[in-house]
Amino acid sequence: MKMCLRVIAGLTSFFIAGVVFANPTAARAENVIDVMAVDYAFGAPTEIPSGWTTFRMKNVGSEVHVMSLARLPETVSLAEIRKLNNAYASDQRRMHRGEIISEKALELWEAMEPAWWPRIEMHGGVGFISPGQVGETTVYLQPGLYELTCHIKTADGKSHFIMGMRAHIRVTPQASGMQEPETDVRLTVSRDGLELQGEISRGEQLVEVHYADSPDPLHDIHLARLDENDSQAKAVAWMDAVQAPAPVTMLGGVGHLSAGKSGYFDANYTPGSYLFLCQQHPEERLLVEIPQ
Ligand SMILES: [Cu+2]
Repeated sequence: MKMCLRVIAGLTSFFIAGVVFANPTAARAENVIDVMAVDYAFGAPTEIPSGWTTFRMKNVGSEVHVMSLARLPETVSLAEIRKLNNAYASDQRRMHRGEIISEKALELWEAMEPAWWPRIEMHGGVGFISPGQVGETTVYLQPGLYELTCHIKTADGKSHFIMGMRAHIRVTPQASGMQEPETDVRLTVSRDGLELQGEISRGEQLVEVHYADSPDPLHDIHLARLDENDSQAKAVAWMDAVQAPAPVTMLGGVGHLSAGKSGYFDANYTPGSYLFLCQQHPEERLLVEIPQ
């Protein structure tokens, strides 16, 4: 535990030193926020400007990670959300140790669930990323307090969230000045499934992910690279529990955004088969082949 804390502290000071910088090589990446995913913590800045923002998350851990992004209601303080997260995580860990049954853990959560809980707004974030991969996702951020969480599970079924994978970022009124990215490729996500407009070609490609509606449970989009003939079925099956290890290589994506909003994500498409997947709606998937 001591070592874990030291890792987090080290990452935090590193990121405070180099929070926001312009990337001169990519015209659209004017406001890049580096995030590091380790087993099991995020290294992220604590304060960033508002407006269009590219999160570039490198997975330096040994398991798949995700950076779900949510905007908390304005009345919620950092101390309040941290206290709530810690209490919930503590009860969940007690449940995994067999000290309380799952019904008791649920009862404890219901007793502390705040009235504002349903008003948390999902705000995109980086999709599932395999170890060694870097995910780049661009979303528009209004000022406020945001929460980063990972809900992937360890091989023994504990969510990364309860293991410590949660962080908070204050988005300030200061504007990032970044323009909305431009791309010819748009993936529309709705109850009717996934619809791709434009063509994904070989090499680095920016895809706009447009959320047309917000069903319950919410959609999200993750990109898998398929390495075997049967891995489409494996990838879909893995979405059910998202428990380590993943059978395919995950390359990022865009978490849910309110209906009518878009986020963007970059990936490098080498020849092969790629599958766009929605975690909660496994029937919503789209296979893309990149020829040699
Ligand atoms: Cu994780």
